[in-house]
Amino acid sequence: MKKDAKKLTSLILSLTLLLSALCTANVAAQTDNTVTVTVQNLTFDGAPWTGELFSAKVGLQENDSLESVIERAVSENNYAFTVSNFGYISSVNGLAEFAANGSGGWMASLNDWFTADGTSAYTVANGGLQAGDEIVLQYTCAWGSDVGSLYGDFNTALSTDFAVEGSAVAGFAFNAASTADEGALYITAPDTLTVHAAPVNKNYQTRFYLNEYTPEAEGYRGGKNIPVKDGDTVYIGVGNPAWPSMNSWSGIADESVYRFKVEQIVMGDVNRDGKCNVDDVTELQRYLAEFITLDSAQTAAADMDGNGIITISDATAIQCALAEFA
Ligand SMILES: [Ca+2]
Ligand SMILES: [Ca+2]
Repeated sequence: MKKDAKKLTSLILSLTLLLSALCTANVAAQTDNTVTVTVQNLTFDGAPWTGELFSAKVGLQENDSLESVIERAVSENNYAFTVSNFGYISSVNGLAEFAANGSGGWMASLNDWFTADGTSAYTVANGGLQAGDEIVLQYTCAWGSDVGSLYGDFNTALSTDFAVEGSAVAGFAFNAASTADEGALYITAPDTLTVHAAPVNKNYQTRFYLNEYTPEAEGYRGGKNIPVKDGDTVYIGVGNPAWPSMNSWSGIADESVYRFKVEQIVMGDVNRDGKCNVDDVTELQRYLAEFITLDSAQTAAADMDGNGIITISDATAIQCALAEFA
């Protein structure tokens, strides 16, 4: 028991260090004036290179556009590129458009969206390009359909590429892709979330809102820095007809709107009476002996080690926590 307590102390210490590191990272993410640019070829096996060429932060400048920031990122990472007469990137590090076939070339997404207009249209000056944006320049062999740019396809569903990040997010996070309507996300304290949610069809925009779905507003760009507390609701809209889309040329889609509630829990509070004590250990043991079942909030509170499953280790972790703080 003494040994366990020591282990727990060192675990708490490492967690504290980790949490303070995460908090620092969050603050940095909100204040540093950079975007992330990734260049990848996941579609053309016969190319001179495959996979991710690089993923790097690049500083934003006042006169930047999506086009200029991609070009600077490629230069700063010491790769050669060429630009076509039409102003778009035609080759990177020796991988050129049409090298795969007549439908091959480079396409850029901005926060998981294949922009409705060319890359020069999105600028710092007009707000189309902002700090924290995530840009992916990717090679397609099929006019974009192999990288999620589906022209003429009106599916506005979210894909399984979904994750919620925050320093106080507890286990069993809501998964929009599988639930498709309403669920809960558990936090252990008021927190700032990053919701990463990519649609199946990245020709449609995804926008994020807190407590009220107001599609006429831009919302939380890229799902970042959403300040949440107990009782809040996060809305995720995909493909609202008023939002720009390449697909508007081929028809109008019905939007999809997802939402999840935010609920604050006390870790270890398995019986959900607002505090963690020996009764919770008993409750968890009864669950492990299959006398009772746990709902999703109880499950999140019980998963002390955050590994996604409830085992005897979680019961031990509650016991250790009680011993430590008694
Ligand atoms: Ca309790
Ligand atoms: Ca567990």
